Amino acid sequence: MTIDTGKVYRLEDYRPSDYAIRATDLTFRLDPHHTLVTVTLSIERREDAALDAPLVLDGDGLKLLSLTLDGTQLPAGGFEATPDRLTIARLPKGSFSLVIETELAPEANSALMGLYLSNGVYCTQCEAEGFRRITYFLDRPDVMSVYTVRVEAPKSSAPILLSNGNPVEGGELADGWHYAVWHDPHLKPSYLFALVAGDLGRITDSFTTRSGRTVELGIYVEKGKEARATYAMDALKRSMSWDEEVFGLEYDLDVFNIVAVSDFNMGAMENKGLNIFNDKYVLADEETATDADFANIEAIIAHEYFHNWTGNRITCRDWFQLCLKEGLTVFRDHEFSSDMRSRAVKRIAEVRTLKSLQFPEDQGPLAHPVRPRRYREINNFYTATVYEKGSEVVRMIRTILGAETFRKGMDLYFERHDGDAATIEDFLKVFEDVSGRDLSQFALWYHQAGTPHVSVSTAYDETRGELSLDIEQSVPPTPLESRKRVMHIPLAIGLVGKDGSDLDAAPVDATSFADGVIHLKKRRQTVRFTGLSERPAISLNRGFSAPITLASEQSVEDRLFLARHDSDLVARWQALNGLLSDHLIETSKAPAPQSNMAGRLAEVLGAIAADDALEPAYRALALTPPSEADVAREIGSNIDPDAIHVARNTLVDIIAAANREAFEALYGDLQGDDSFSPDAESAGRRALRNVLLDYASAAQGTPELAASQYRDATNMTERAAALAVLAHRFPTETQTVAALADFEARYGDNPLVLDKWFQIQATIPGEAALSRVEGLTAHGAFSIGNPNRVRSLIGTFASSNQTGFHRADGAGYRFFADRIIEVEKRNPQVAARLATAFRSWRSLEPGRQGHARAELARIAAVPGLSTDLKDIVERTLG
Ligand code: B3K
Ligand code: ZN
Repeated sequence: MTIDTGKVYRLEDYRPSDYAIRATDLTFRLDPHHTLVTVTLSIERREDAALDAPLVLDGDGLKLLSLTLDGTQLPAGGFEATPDRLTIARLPKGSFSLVIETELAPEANSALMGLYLSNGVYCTQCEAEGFRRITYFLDRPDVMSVYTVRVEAPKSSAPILLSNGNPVEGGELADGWHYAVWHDPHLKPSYLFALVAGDLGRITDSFTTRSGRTVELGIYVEKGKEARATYAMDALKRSMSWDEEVFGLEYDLDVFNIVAVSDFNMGAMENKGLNIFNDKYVLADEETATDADFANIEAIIAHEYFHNWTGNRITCRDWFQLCLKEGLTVFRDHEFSSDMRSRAVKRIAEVRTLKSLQFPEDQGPLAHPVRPRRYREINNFYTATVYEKGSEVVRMIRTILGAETFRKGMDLYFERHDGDAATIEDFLKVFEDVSGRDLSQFALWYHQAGTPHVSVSTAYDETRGELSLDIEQSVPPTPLESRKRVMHIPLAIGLVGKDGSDLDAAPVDATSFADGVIHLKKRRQTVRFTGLSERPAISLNRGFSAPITLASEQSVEDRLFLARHDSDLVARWQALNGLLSDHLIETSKAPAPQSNMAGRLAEVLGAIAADDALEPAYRALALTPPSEADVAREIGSNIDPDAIHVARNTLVDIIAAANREAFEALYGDLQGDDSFSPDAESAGRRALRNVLLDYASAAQGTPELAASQYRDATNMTERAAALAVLAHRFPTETQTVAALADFEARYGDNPLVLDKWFQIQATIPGEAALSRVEGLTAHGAFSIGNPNRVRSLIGTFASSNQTGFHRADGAGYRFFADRIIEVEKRNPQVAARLATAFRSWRSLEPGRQGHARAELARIAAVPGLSTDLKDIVERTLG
């Protein structure tokens, strides 16, 4: 664990390394306690480096055994080695070779960075700075090298030996050992290095690229789980075809392997030719995975595969450029999922994720630009801002340039930068070059933190048929950035007539309007439309064209109308969601159980549920009111989570009662047969049915319906949803207790499924929430060392149990802080990620603020805190 030194890295301090490492030849002799790593580096001084520049290699907790320069072992005085650095001052003039031997103990590596053991399988995680935990290296993305890797291990415990690139050699060794050699011809940075060795099961397939090259595909999983990898394999092949069709990008090695491991700090990792995955995002079948799991697997398999071009072939110059690969690759996986599924439904899901994860980040103490300018711990910048807002920025470039020019820009990006370690400036430049446009104002999206706010007021001149929109933009201050510049915001709009269709209207001044998009480039702007035959309802930010918050003066009538009739389904959902949210905000401040508005909302939801013209998946989304956390975020200050909880329950009860018969009937109609398909349409029907189950159960006030769905379920989507309704609505009823026990017994040997059991219980609201979660930490299947377990129980409690975590007495915070401190001792990265759940503490009412602050301060005061956790808690405290 790296103990915090307070060092800050700054973008403006970037300079190229003095040395290049042309080739990296590694040999691993694997052992749980004494793994021997021998690396031979072919090093060259870069042309403009000083002749006497020392070679300073990064390390992290390393044990050096020996060091040889051009064939001669260096004496003790010839270098300086600490666990974290290797410095050699006197070096030959030209190129030279350095052989470094280090010794590792993978078994003791609980941080899950570098080389570690997961369930007896050797595996690696090197992004961002894990390679330095394996050997001394210039561990930075702009040092790219050709790797050859020899792996040696006992054949009995590790029959499978994998690394990046293509397999070139293998064979037997003495004492029952064997070896394999892998060679990756593509230049790559050290963060993309990977090694896996163990006794794994596998499924294989192959893919023929459009130029006719055959690629052998392998997915490696725990033995006995092979059948659960077939969906991932299918998703992989679809991803490979899609990238060829949509971006013209082909795969470039003879093999592509994916390995699923059960101990993993995040979702997955795009190592060249050898992706390593959290098994949660590989393993699925109808019995054990929900439709959401299938969709996540499809998206993440695609994401990691797409990195082969956006990330690997073109990598980042430095870690400040992280969004260059992440935002762009998220954009690509979003497009892929949109093509595989329903575009509108996918877009709404993206908007919900953005609002629930990125907006609070951008509006709180952890706000940072999509391309940050400083960091203390880079692992803390794999954020919703870099990923999700980063994707939105790419999406806006396409909106501004149009799909065709955007594609030309992407083509130029691959042509111009293949093999490079590139920057955001390089990326923007290709779009400027293909379009002839100046994107310097637009570039602020990368440089300026904070969610821009746009307010719109309107006036309609009936006699002239003219509509004018007065639009104002502002960006709120964020940490270290009090003054903000005016941004280029592409705001898609539509003018909706009484029959629901878009009205024809001409902009009075065409310079700031094109193809349905207003280009806001000034602090205040007025846009006029003329030639209107009637006063339109105004549909704003269609398709969520810009990641902004929006306030517009609009009558409730217009909003209700748009919620039913906007031809843009994303804007239609936004109109409805906004009405639900505003109502919840109001009633959480002043309860109004007899509210007229609630009745009207119930009516709209009833109409949407019955509207066969809408796909079931869309209806399911529309029928789901904003979460308690969504409402809290919209309120923004002096938040009382208990009041929000009551308001939301009240509204759900009103909607449920008003539509009871219709919802029950539709629930019955949607019952599927026993056959299962994970496709989007079938999943959509299940999603709608599950939402209706919740309403029907609320209206009936009894657990019968959910208990029978639980009992009769033929797939995990139905079963888990029924269990959630039982647990959340009827936590103490016998049917619930029985169903929870049944689930536990049924899936006791499947940790990923038990994670759902932990999650469902972690989100049960009410007085007993905290003691329930505390109790579950003692459950035999819970492990504080496994990131998936920790996230399912502890992480879910903090992020999704608003009344439990935010208990008024602060006990939820105290429990959570204790767990963070406990996790940090083994795994600083996971602990730091957990701690971000405190990010909105200043928005709470004063009592809870005080408790949260005290717990953050208590964590900050723990002696010898890791850089990861210290950085998060100190920034959160502000
Ligand atoms: N690039 C990895 C994330 C690495 C996180 C390091 N803390 C997975 C991905 O974004 O595809
Ligand atoms: Zn990624």
